[in-house]
Amino acid sequence: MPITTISNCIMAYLADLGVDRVFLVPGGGNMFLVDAVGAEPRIEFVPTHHEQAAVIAAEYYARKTGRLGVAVVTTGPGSSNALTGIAGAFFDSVPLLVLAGQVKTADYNEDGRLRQKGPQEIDLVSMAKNLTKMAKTCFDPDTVPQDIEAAVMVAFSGRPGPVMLEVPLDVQSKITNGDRFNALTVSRHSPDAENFEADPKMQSACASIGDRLIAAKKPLLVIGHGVASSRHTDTIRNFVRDHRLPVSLTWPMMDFLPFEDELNAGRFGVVAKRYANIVIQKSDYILVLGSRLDNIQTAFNIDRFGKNAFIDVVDVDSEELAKMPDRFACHEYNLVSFVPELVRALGALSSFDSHQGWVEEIAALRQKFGFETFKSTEEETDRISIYDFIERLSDGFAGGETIVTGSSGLSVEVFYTHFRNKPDQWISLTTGLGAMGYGLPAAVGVTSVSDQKIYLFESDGSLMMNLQELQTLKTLNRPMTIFLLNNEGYASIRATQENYFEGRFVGTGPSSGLEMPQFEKVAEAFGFDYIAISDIDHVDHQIGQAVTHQGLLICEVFVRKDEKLMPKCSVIRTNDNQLLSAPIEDMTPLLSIDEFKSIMGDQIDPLSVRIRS
Ligand SMILES: Cc1ncc(C[n+]2csc(CCOP(=O)(O)OP(=O)(O)O)c2C)c(N)n1
Ligand SMILES: [Mg+2]
Repeated sequence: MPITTISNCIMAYLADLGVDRVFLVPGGGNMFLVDAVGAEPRIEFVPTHHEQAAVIAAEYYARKTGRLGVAVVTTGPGSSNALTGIAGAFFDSVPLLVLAGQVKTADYNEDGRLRQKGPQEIDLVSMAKNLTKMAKTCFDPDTVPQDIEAAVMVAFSGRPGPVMLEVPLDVQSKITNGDRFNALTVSRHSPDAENFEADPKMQSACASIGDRLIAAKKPLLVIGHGVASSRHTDTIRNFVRDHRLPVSLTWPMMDFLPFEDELNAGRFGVVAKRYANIVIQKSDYILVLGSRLDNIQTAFNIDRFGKNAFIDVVDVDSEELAKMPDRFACHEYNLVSFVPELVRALGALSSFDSHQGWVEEIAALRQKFGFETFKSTEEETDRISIYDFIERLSDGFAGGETIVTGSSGLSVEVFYTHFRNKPDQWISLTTGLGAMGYGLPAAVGVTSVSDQKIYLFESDGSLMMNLQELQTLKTLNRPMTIFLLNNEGYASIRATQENYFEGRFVGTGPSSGLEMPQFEKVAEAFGFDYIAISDIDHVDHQIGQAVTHQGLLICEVFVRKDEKLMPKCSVIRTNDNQLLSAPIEDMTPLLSIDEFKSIMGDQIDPLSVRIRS
């Protein structure tokens, strides 16, 4: 029977919480933590080939399961490598625990005057403190139980997010009888265990929101990732169906309703289908749940967002609410308790309108603008349009698939704008950080806990940033297909260099020093099967092959190199040389003024006239 260390107790505590996978890279500085992961029978360990990938995989484990994501990294380079993953989880509010090794207490660079004292020492706490909800070095072995308990609680409470504990080697290895850990209560820290009691203030907020919803002719719910964080996605879905309330979705909530559902008013923002933004501006009442309405969502003009609507915003973060304009009614509540109360309050109301006219108006706009295509007219016979590919891919899925995507680049943006999701698909990305390199580690995290085949949609430049994780996927060896979009490098940045720097390309493609490898050979080296798609006549058949394939497959899609991201809200230079952001409802390519007026009415934004002059 091995002796029990503090590290063993930490892992047992995490297993009690339901954590059954831990993602790690071993080193000298975390050796007792790593040994303890291996010794805990309820936890499977997943070694990645980079700490950034371990943390991202842990984030996706948390997204898929609703449990705490856990990554174990070593001191020094292991810790600095972890930072990108920590930042991604912070901006997207995902509960995550990063356990980092640290030099032993006697070697610790206590007053910080030396650059470094212990071997490979680095001060992760200082680096991570603005990217975590809690970051602490556990110097005192006696308080580790409280530290870990507090860290887990903080990760889940309020607006969830990452926490980080550094554990010095001598603390990791300290022998203990475990009594202090045994005294911890596990149930309090499960995500469902928040206090559901609705106070009178919340009850009255729900009642007035209910009144406004009833009075509205064109109501709309904006559903953000906070709804998923609160684990009330199903409740809200039933709620909007019961009351026939149309919803507008942020990218992380794309899978909330199928694209063609009559209540789905689309995904709005700077890059969006036209109808989604028009619906926002036609609505007379908007209830925003768990979305921070950042500039990308409001097209850099929150003052004009939902310009014809009364807007209620419910968010757990007071700082996010403080940035909202005065005309919004802001309610600082955790959706964990607010949603059940809202459902209860509205359930009591019988006089709900069916909003038939509004639902039909949205359906007509979706029909008119939901299927617009923006393929380039240039002929590249050996490559297909990304717009065609995404349309065919949407049709090629039956529904029910698990899909993860990269986080950055033109291909991913076109996917989130134009993919027509089907019922019961699970689709996920990390949005706030927008980092390249997320796709493969995200797939590691999801595939490690999924019984189902999974799909990854990723672009060539981004795949290269964590290419080594192909091997982790091969080692896990679960069925998956990677749709790899090859447009010869950084298409999105090439577009920027073309638009703003007269086509002076620097580091964005083969003509400017950035080359991609032959992915067919990469596939072979990592033990993946391979299909190349480049001909529109074969694309449906090949997508069919990719969908029915049962092993590990890279499906490389050769897409046109310089297609543009459309439609979007443009920044327009006027005749008098001013830079203006177009109104959210008036996307480029611009409609003729007459058509635009026929949709929006004569009271159009004066800017819409100016940008056409
Ligand atoms: C880690 C990181 N470095 C740099 C960037 C800046 N950046 C944004 S998109 C992009 C190019 C992405 O290329 P690719 O993944 O191939 O997508 P594409 O635009 O070609 O579809 C770059 C370099 C970033 N988002 N993340
Ligand atoms: Mg590319």
